[in-house]
Amino acid sequence: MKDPRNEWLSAIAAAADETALAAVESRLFGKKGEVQELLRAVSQLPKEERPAAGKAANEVKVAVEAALTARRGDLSMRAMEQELSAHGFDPSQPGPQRRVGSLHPITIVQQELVDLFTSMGFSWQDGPEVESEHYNFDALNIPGDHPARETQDTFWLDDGNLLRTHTSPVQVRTMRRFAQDFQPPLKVIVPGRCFRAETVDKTHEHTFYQMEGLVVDRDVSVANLIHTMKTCLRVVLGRQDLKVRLRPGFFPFVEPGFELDVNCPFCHGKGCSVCKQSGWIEILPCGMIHPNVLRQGGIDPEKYTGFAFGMGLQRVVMLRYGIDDIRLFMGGDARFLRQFQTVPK
Ligand code: FA5
Repeated sequence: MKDPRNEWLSAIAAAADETALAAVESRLFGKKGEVQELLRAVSQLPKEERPAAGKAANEVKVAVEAALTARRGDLSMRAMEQELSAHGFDPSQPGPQRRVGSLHPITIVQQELVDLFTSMGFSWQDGPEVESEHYNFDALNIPGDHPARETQDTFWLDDGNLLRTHTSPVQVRTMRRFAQDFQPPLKVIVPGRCFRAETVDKTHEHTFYQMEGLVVDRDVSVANLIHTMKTCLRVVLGRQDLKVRLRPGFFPFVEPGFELDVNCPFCHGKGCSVCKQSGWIEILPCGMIHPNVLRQGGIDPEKYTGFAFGMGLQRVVMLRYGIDDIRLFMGGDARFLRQFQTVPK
């Protein structure tokens, strides 16, 4: 039996385009195709020759089919390249550089804090940025004539509402939501934007971020507050050697109220210009929830106690990354933001 394999493979290789290749394919594999003829010829052979001839013919068929498939792939790739280069596209050139965005450093730290508090059983609550005087001040034990109002320069709106000056109004909003049929513990965090009519400088912005924390249960104590704050700050500032201390701080919605300090990360407590030689850096205010505030939230202060804290997020981010000017966060300078390249979750 003749072996026309080489002639067929040459015909396939010589097909200059997809149409020519289709013609070769039909010549070989069509109804009366030459490959089919070869296979048919095997059945005409004497019986004893058929197995060997059948095997050989089949090998030829497989080789020719493989050559056809490979050639079809080459030709279609070439056709695509020609089509693209006709439109001015050069597939051998590197593609345009894609700009990878980055998360804002406040978002990075906020996400970490949310993950951490969620893992400790806290849930995330939200509240409105346009707030009522009642929730922002009165319900927090700050009546109209109270001097504490003066410390939070407020953007008042024409309708008597205001832009919330802190995330604390969400304390009473949340307690009221859960007060009916209260199932302790109540453990929430409230990250969010706050606004104050302040003169902007290196440490003050008119728009800034806080994260409120609130825990209400039976027998909650200052020890629970300290433990929670230590755990959270150790993780977020990445310092296992972090120590905290409490100083008295006045906020009408907590009693007792504290300013919580951490040992200075720059000099490890020895004293430097950042901590003004004290070895300590003020980080956040906190305290035990005032009984009047629990009552406002519909929770019986005889049965339950709680703690709350109000963390300034920028302050924590500045400490973590060693940033010395709060205005950089909203300054819109991409060179600053690009330093925080992380893969978004
Ligand atoms: C409060 O806002 C209280 N609501 C916090 C609180 C909550 C106390 C629960 C007790 C219990 P203060 O005004 O100190 O407190 O603000 C808290 C933090 O927000 C500050 O430590 C600071 O980090 C940040 N902060 C306040 N004002 C500004 C501002 N203008 N710019 C940037 N950050 C600010």
